[in-house]
Amino acid sequence: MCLYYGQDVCTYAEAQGKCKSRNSTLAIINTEEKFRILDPMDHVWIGLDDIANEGTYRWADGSILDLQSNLRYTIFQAGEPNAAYENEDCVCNRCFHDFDKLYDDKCGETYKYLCEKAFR
Ligand SMILES: [Ca+2]
Ligand SMILES: [Ca+2]
Ligand SMILES: [Ca+2]
Repeated sequence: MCLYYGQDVCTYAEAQGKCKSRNSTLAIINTEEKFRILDPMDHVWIGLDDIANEGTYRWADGSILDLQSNLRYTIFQAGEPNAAYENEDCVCNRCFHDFDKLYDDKCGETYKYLCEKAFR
């Protein structure tokens, strides 16, 4: 696995495009080990959203995050994702002051981003 930490802030859709242009996707943080890699990075988009179906969170590879899983409670800020606003469909790490984990935010906000390239 190879990671690219993009520092040029952009929307979630733009971040998806920038990762794609690097032959990669936004990072799939689907294990506690990968979440620890992410830990020191703040204001950063990762590859998780519920754009297609509200309340169903899919990773950048199309797999679904089980919201009842221990992983969800490990990687998300307590009480998140909460769809506090209608268009909170994209997930970022430490994008809100006092938050040190993931939460759902508006996809049009502009943050840094983490891309991941899997070697097969
Ligand atoms: Ca939505
Ligand atoms: Ca949502
Ligand atoms: Ca939220």
